Amino acid sequence: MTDLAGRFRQLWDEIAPIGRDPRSGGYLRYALTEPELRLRDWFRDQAARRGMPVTDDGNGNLFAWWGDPEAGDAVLTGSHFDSVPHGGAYDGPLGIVSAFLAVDELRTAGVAPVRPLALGAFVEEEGARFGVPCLGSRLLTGALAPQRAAGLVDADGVSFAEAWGGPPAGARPELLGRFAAFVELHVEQGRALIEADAPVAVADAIWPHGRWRLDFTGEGNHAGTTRMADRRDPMLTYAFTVLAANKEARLRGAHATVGRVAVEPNATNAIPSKVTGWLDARAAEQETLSGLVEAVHAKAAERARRDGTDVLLTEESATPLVAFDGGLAGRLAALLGAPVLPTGAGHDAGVLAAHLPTAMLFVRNPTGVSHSPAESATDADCAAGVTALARVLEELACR
Ligand code: HGY
Ligand code: MN
Ligand code: MN
Repeated sequence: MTDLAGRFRQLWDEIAPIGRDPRSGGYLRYALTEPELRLRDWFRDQAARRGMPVTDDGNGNLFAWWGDPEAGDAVLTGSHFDSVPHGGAYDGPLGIVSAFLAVDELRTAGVAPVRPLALGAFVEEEGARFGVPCLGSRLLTGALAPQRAAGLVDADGVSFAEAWGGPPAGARPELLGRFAAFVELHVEQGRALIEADAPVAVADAIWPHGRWRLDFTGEGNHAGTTRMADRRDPMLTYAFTVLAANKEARLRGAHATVGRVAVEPNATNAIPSKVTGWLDARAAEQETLSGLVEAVHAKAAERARRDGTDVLLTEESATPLVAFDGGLAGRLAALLGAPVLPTGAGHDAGVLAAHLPTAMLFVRNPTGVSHSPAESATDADCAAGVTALARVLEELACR
């Protein structure tokens, strides 16, 4: 194991146990809950050990600074700590741990930035607690109104404002204006680097994607005494819609997932009165994505008429195609000799890309699986990611 791989493992092992569910092996690191708060404390401690002052933007995003936080023209790197339920270890934290190690690599090499370097930890990237992904970066950039964010509630009815300890600050143009570029390192959430036989890649685009809530309502009733012909069962309409979403996505070469469902009253012996399902839909082009969602909604409404139920579609978040700064991606790919890949996964980099030159680096995931305990990355590839990030930061901040 190279020294850097050893140092990666040592730092990684400091956070690996935090929020890990012993039963599934996955992570329960919901934004601003105890595990994620511990990770934020770890972030502050790592920054302090490196003499890096930490600021937050009033929205829950943390920034550790190598250089003057007020000077401007800063290069930002980092990612997020929060996870999906029973998510993998690397999605998010890899970008933050790698950033601290990249700073160490630069310092060991005697390289000092000529402009500030900032390490960011963005809050609620997954949207697993409050339902809107990239909540922190959307607040920072003004893509999400602070009033809407403040009122978002988790499964226990706790609002983001209560969890954060007050209303979020919202857009911070004066802070955003102090960043000249953002580079996010992230574990790859697919198999492209396995097939490319490369440890690191540069991203060129993020597919358009979004989340839509589907509320199916019918008539709750007794499972044993209600004749089949008399039922208005929203579970039927929901089940049909899930199958329709899968078919319509396949027909379009798109991706559609219904991975989350809520049933009222959710009793074995009661016909549901309401079923809520969340559609995650993604496609390489916006037109395909819009067509997919429209088709799913139309199929759901048609089936609802047959079932005597009602269906309501509500968009909860939408992200247009993100084409990363082509010049920057090409420059980094040449610098690293790395392949260039698109991704279907959303990231804070996708939000910031609308405001400043932004790039992403991917680190190989030998299982190709993500949002699951099976997500993985080898120490050697993570060390290669640190080396690549250090070279990129040297290129962008030290010349
Ligand atoms: O859902 C996503 O694409 C990201 O992991 N938040
Ligand atoms: Mn994720
Ligand atoms: Mn992520």
